[in-house]
Amino acid sequence: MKVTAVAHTNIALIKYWGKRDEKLILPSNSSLSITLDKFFTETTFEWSNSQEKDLLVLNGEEREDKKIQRYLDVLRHEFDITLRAVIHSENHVPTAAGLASSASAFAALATAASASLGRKDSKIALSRLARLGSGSASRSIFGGLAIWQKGEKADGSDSYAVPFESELTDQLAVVVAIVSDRPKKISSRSGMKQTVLTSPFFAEWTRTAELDLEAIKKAFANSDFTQVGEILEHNAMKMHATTLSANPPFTYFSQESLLVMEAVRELRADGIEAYFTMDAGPNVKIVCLRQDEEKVASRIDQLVGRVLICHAGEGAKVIQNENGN
Ligand code: 2P0
Repeated sequence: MKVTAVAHTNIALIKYWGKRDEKLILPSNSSLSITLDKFFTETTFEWSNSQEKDLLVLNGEEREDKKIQRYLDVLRHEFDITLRAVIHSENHVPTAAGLASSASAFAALATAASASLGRKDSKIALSRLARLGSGSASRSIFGGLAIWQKGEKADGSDSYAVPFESELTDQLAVVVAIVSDRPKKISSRSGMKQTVLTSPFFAEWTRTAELDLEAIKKAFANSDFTQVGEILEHNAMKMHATTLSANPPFTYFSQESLLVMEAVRELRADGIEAYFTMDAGPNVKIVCLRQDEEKVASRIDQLVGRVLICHAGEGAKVIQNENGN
């Protein structure tokens, strides 16, 4: 059955950075994210017995993609099938620029691939399945805030995301400062691997990330935005400290990223509560309250010329299938 699914990207407020198992994509620490409303992937998927090989059409172009090819083999194994996949996918995200296009891509793929077989997988089962494609995709199955629990088991059966409710969720805005939409030089997958292997700070990163997660959960429970902001900004910088301390060292910061961070500090000095976070690319995401989003966006827009205001988005879902449902 031909099925279309949509999934949105997410931005981690407590980062996933480092794997304890590369094959099963099991993280070294748990993470927490907000799914965004503006960036998404729409994927139409069909399992076919008349194709000799898998077909992937991404943004209108036929593509060979090793990560997706490997994932289709994982799905065939999980579903115990030998069918080939026909995939048409549109990415409404600047690809590979640290805006987590793999999160929306694999969350949409997992959702559509399962529905295409008529399976009724639970959200948790879909989260686990999406994780096998890309770690951050486990969180995009859910809307709003989601926590990817790292799990303890070696087989990964307890490593999936769960929703996290907070009264603050609907008050949050994420202003994305797009300083570059070029693909990043070091993929997050190889960047985190290099960090795990060589950064002397890595063990402390994972230890304190778990503490940050507990602290931010409390801050959300108390609807304390100041605490939430301070924790998320510190957590992001600790993640980036592990890349600067890897051997050889590397960074995702660009000059513009540093300028945006400085502008966010100035906003705070002016009494506007805003906090920055960054992922495996130079774009900066600024978390603030909706009431301040225009002020934040206009200040950052003067600097980078391209900003987008996002709010909490929905979880992954099937929007169409052949039965017209
Ligand atoms: C995150 N990132 O928590 C972190 C912060 C980037 C920086 O998850 O190897 O594309 O496919 O599991 O999910 C990006 O990593 O990596 C990511 P894989 P993924 O959002």
